[in-house]
Amino acid sequence: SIKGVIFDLDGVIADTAVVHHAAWKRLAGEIGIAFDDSVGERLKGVDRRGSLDILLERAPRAYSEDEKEALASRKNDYYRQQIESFGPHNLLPGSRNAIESVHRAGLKTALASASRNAPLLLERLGIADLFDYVVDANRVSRAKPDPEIFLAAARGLGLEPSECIGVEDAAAGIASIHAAGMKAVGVGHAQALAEADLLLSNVAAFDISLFTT
Ligand code: G16
Ligand code: MG
Repeated sequence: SIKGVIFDLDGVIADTAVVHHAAWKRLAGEIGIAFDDSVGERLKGVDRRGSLDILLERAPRAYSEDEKEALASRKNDYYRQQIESFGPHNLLPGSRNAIESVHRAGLKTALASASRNAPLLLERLGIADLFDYVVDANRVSRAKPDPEIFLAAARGLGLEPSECIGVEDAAAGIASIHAAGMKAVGVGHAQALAEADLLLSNVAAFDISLFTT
């Protein structure tokens, strides 16, 4: 039976997917690379360096490691400028209640975010104490869609992967959850989340009783 729920952060709990998107789009514009929503969708849930590599697929020239380093940190500066002013009002509607409803049902919760900014965001949003376990993105070596981060979250909760479900807004995240051997709830637009076992338009629609009864 299901004993734990592992939530993604950006785009599921925090209204930051649009902020990541805008920061990458700004960087792409500055270096003359075409950026549209289909590229934006591919970047979702992918770690910073992996996202940059996807962006540079369309680059007219090669970039050195030092240049890539500088581009990635420039994007992070743009992102940080925006989340500087973040507070509890930047939680996606219904997200706090969704997490609390899991606890009320007697199940555990964990956070699996690929973002190195996750600890800062959790503080800003006022939800740092809401999870039984938070995976430290700095200790995960393989990015989504690799299962490592969801497996680490299950282990941190003391549960088997088959006892957990994952909640994600990105195709890379759904793939990561499935590779970990868990059922996946997709939050967002159907086309990007075709592989999800259950699709919800937003996290407010999350209902743990669907998995416990
Ligand atoms: C998030 C976002 C991604 C972002 C990644 C790394 O993952 O979805 O768009 O590229 O974190 O973020 P940072 O550059 O802050 O380390 P998640 O897993 O929370 O959706
Ligand atoms: Mg996400």
